[in-house]
Amino acid sequence: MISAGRTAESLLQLITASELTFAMEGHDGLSAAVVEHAGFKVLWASGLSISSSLGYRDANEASWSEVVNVVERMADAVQIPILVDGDSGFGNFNNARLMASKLRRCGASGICLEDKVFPKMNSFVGDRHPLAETAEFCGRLKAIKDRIPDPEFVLVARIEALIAGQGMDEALARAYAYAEAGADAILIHSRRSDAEEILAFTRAWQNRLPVVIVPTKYYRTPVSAYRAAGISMVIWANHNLRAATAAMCHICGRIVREETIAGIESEVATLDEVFDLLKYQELAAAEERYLPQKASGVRQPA
Ligand code: SPV
Ligand code: MG
Repeated sequence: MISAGRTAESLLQLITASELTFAMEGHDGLSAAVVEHAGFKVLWASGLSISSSLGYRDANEASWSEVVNVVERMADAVQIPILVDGDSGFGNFNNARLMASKLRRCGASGICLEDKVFPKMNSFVGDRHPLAETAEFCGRLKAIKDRIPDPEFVLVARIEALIAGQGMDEALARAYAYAEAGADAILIHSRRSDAEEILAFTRAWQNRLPVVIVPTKYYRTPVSAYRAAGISMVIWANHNLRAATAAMCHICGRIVREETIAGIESEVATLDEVFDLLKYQELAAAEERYLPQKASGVRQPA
């Protein structure tokens, strides 16, 4: 059996450890390499960011196989474990388990599945966020666990009840049901600008399973509050995509206005930085090893 753990510290170890772990978003091979190079221990393969980089809306416009292809490029680019945003599983239990097993084969260490119906809409867009029936969603979780018996492959169940305005009792009831169905961790999502409902959830949940959060909207809350609450993983979910978008808009604007690239050289990455991230030095060493070497002056037999 292929192990889902890619480095010394597997995703399962990190998510079950007592210390807080930070996962950072990547959306292609290069951004994944940047995440690893910066020192993050976990890569979040964000559905929003992968969709956006492909030019799709985060509304299941990208197919699951397009997402898997991107994850495969990221898995080739880095050694750190990858937690993949599987959205709602692209259908019923059968689609969810198919996607999960493909992800594992291409190098993912875990999948996060959210309790919405297909097609989902990004949690920060509009107010239409219909939830899946709890029992039906539990079937999706169980099907993934049955299809992938590897205990190192992490299944995160994501609760959207607070996003959908269904309240804390519904969120907690779902957390209990998803734990019973075999989830390894719970992602509780909120789009409030403060962390109150997230912290209320953690007080009531008492870490029955590790808790994962995505503080995109409540970004002002200090990380110390999450440590105090015993939260296991914080996902910085879209900040490489947004950093790249801001930088590209800025640079394109300058070049179009100035009609020269003379002034922006110091503001962009050098090509050597790109070559380093993508390990061109490994290719050079491999060429030395595998390509025929230049004539040494020794006469070859005729
Ligand atoms: C993602 O990164 O795609 C997420 C997080 O699912 S969020 O955009 O907050 O829904
Ligand atoms: Mg997503």
